[in-house]
Amino acid sequence: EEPPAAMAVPQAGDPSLVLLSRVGVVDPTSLDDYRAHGGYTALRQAFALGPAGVIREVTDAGLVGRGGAAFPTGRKWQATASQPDHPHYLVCNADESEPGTFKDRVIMEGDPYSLVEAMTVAAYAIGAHKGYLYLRGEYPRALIRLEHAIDQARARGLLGDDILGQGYAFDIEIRRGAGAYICGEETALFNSIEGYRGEPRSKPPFPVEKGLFGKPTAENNVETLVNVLPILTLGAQAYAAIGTGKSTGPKLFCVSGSADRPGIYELPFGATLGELLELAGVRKRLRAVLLGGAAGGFVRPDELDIPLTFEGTRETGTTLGSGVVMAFDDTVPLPRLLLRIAEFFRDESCGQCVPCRVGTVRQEEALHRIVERTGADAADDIALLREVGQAMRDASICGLGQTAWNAVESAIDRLGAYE
Ligand code: L3W
Ligand code: SF4
Repeated sequence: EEPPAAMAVPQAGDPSLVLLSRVGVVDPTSLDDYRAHGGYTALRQAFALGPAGVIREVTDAGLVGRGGAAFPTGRKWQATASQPDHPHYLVCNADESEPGTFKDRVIMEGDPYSLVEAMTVAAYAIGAHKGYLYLRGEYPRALIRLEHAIDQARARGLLGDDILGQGYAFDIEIRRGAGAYICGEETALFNSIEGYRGEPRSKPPFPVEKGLFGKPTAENNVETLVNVLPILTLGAQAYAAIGTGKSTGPKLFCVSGSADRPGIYELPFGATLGELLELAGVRKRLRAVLLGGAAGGFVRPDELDIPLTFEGTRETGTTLGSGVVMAFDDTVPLPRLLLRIAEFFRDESCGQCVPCRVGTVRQEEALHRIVERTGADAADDIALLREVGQAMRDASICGLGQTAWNAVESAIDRLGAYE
């Protein structure tokens, strides 16, 4: 029996879709069907352009990372490709674990060949002959689909020693995570593949220089990689015409919470939050929207006209992150929600550095006292939260500790969560 499918794609079949055009349309188990729906035209295009040409297109398209940090993909690929040390590795980060994020799952389950093709293009661009796909352990259906797609691609000469008769060798190995959120941090992910504890390394050196097995590595999120296909088939210029000047292309948003039609939505960057919420049937009596996931922040119902771009959300002190849009109506008890977020970070801290290991515990304790009203004065606990939060932000090794106080701070300052 097949494991259950990911949440719905309410727009499935809409002809204007770019990233989701095949999801719910193509047979995800059929390479022939993938090809009949435009599959493998981008890889042919890549071979015609050559590695430098592919990197130029990706750079000109303005593609930035879709895992949350929005780093320019062309710059990452150029930096990896130019390293004299070999071998070079490609790592696809499919350890999708940010609470409220399920976009990569929809792609991997519904259009797995697109990821196999995109990884092949990326590997060719950076000069890698081996790629690792680090898959979230809790995605059994995606695993079945991807294993099948990789086997079929290999059998048909689309992976292996001589791809499309072009003399280029590349193959993909899947590694499964085992439930740790921190293994989505790129260097913890490398440690996990190498057989060590999933603990982040200090950066620099950045992975482009010393990544997996200490070798030059380009690490990209699933959604980032599949964007490369329309960049090559449409051309960088046409791709960059989608979205805004600074945030180019289409973006996947994961809508959950108090919505009648939750699911994955594809919209060009620059659409407003209100437009997205209307599509998803977010009910009235909206109290707040969490953007960017547990590491993100809240916007209020009077701010729904903000544009969904990296620069637009920054103005409200939030982040677009990996595309999480969690809606809460006024029946949701905010203090308990914040306590749940704090529990999550305390659970998922790898414990390697003191500010995060201790800070996430202190944060949870303070929120617990506020919720249960066991502290003498909530104001004292809020002051403590600020102090602990600042220490985590300033002194933690990785993004987990640096952002573990974001949502709580945002709820206090922007929503008046404890007033
Ligand atoms: C070469 C430099 N490379 C930076 C590379 C770096 C990495 C990328 C971004 O993610 C986000 C956070 C949350 N030369 C470079 C360089 N790079 N400078 O660019 O790096 P960085 O350090 O800004 O961020 P990061 O640690 O990779 C943090 C989000 O991740 N997050 C959760 C994510 C969850 C998912 C999911 O479930 N799908 O993505 C939690 O914090 O938004 O912004 O590759 O090597 N000078
Ligand atoms: Fe581990 Fe937290 Fe330190 Fe990151 S910030 S290395 S998760 S203890």
